[in-house]
Amino acid sequence: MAEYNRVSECVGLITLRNPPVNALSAAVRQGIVDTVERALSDPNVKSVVICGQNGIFCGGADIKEFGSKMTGPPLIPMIHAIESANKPVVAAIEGSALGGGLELALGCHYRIAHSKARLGLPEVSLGLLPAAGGSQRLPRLIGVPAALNLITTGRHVTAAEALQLGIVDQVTDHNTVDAAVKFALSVAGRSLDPRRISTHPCPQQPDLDALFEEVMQKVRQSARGAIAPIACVQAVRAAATLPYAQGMERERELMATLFTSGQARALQYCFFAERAVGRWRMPSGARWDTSKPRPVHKAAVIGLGTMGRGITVALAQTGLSVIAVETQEKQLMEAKQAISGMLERGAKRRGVAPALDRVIYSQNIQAVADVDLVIEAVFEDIALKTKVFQQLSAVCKPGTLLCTNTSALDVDQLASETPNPELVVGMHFFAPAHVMKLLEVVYGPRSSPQAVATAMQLGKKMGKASVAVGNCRGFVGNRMLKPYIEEAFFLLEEGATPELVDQALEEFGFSMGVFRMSDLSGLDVGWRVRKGDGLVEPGTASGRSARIRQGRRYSPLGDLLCEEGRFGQKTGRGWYQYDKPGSRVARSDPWLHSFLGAYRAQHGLVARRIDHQEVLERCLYALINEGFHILDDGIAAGPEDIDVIYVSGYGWPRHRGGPMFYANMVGLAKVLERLEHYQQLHPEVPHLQPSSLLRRLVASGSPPIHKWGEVIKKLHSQL
Ligand code: 3H9
Repeated sequence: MAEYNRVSECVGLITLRNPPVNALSAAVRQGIVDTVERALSDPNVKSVVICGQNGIFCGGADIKEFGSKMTGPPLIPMIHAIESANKPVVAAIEGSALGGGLELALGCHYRIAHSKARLGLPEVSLGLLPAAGGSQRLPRLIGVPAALNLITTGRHVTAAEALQLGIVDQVTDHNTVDAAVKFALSVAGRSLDPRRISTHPCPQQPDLDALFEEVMQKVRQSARGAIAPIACVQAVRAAATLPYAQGMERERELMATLFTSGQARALQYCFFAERAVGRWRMPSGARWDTSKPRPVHKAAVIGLGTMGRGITVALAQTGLSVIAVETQEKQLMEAKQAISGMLERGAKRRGVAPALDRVIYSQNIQAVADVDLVIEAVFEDIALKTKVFQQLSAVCKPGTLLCTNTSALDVDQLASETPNPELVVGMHFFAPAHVMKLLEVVYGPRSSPQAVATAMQLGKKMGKASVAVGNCRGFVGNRMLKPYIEEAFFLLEEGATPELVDQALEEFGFSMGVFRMSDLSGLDVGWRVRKGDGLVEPGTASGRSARIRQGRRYSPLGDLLCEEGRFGQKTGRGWYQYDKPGSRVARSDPWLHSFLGAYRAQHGLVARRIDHQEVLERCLYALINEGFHILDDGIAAGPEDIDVIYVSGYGWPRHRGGPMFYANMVGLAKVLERLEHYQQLHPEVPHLQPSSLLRRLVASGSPPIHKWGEVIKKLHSQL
């Protein structure tokens, strides 16, 4: 809805009312049409101000309406009527003006923003383009290069930047609506012709073709198969080269293709999934809205290796005081230097003062006595972690939350070593912890809802996509990664190369294929875990039996590379070769290819031709299958949780929505059929055995993803 009032005698004030973000739903659009008409036809009204209720101008088109038939007045003629008005219309921008919200403001003759407001055209991140004239008006207002940057990245700008770019006319620290009303009074009666952006020519730009070519190349490279960024460039090109009416026609055509695309569906699903995971729930029935977090003002990090340093920076940047503990003096000094550098660089990027004095360094664990929360980030060794937890239990004040950053160890086991297991949760960060968006908050059967709520809230404050998951080996992300990596190894045995597997996965949209990723994170990490599991057998045993361990197919390829000292980038050799240790440019390695040939010969394996389709099906369906097991086990509360984990932390292409959304798009029956097919060919591979949940979902007619929860609940209640 939109509410109408007359203020200061001759200003018509239109207030958008659609909490929480005043999205342009059918009712709001109708309200704007009606109230604008009313203001324009009232002879006492000399000018008009449009604002939004509750400190937010407008979050854009109502994304929830996208799936259903369009009703109500369309946006484009509505904005056009505002721009054509013969009385000045001023947008009073507080909070956010995003997407259709900014397009509405661009249709107004003037824009006044509060200094804390954010503006942007983020449609690209929803698989769309600004199709209510935004792609045509913005370049006319601020020039092609700046418009291209905003529209192709979707980034939000501050009011100060918006003023500098020329998007807004004035910025105020005071009441925005009052400032806009005052401004509207001051411009009443002035000619509006120069204020109608659609009538402006696009500012001249030398070497237009070269600019578009360069931007298109950059966008194609970073888009990894996403179509919206490319359509955004094409739309801005239309603005720069065509008259406005023809540019609008091009904008409409491009939007028509995007609007119904699977990518737009996937990206909009991600938008809602990221918000849904904040409404966490535990199998015990505890939930986000009934569990109150404890306040956290002071935190501690124990162990200042790579993870501990990143976590310290993330906490300090959130505004917390942090006690950073490392027992060895030399390591402590090195960590202090590294953390200070990270804080300084981060502050420079964000244009703020570095939070150096928020971190206190200590060699003594006693220093954490009065903190509200501790994150332990020592070496992945259960005996060491147990010792640290016992020390923390003795030192910390009552009620301090004890968190472990383990990526593999049993959170319940650690909890059981403390007198207060309800205060223990896992906080699984991803390296580098101050950069990576994902945080898995791992609860055990004894973790209190308050402990989970506190860790989730802290994650949110740190700007992380925080997902609450149950405790199991590998939690959600790494548990699903295991079959994915194993399938990649098996494909090498059967005739593929690291290049072929990586290319298939990168063309699918992963930021890095499995082998390039393994080289980056270090082959020795998995080797250590497999050794711990008793899977590694040094030596040169050959034949099929050498590749069956603990009753299932096993590929020792990774172990053999480690025995050669090939740990990946850090040693300059891994699945690829590098110019020098630490270098990042992977090059094909003839040694590896002959090693694979010799390995196959030794084991009596005959290389066959493997295509991209098989790589994708075997790696991705194995991973998805594990996702169904995880849902069935109740480790993840819903498919959204898994998808947010994969999109935010594992390089899964966002425009494919996450593994479970992808399975839904491909069709559950197809995923099941392909798993059954590969299972028949590889009966000794248990992770290709379709999960019973997948079978039951297919048997119940493959319901859409938002209905899986109901099916799982029903199935579990029948058990
Ligand atoms: C568009 O405009 C297309 C046009 O160019 C042309 C068309 C022809 N619609 O994020 P929050 C919900 S495309 C519906 O937690 P914050 C959100 O789901 C649109 N619902 O709050 C959540 O619901 P719930 C382009 C929306 O304060 C609640 O509002 N616009 C919309 O952290 C609170 O959201 C965008 O892409 C919407 N447009 O952040 C902007 N927006 O409580 C998308 C939000 O049930 N929105 N909701 O989970 C945002 O970026 C942030 O929501 C915003 C507020 C910055 C506005």
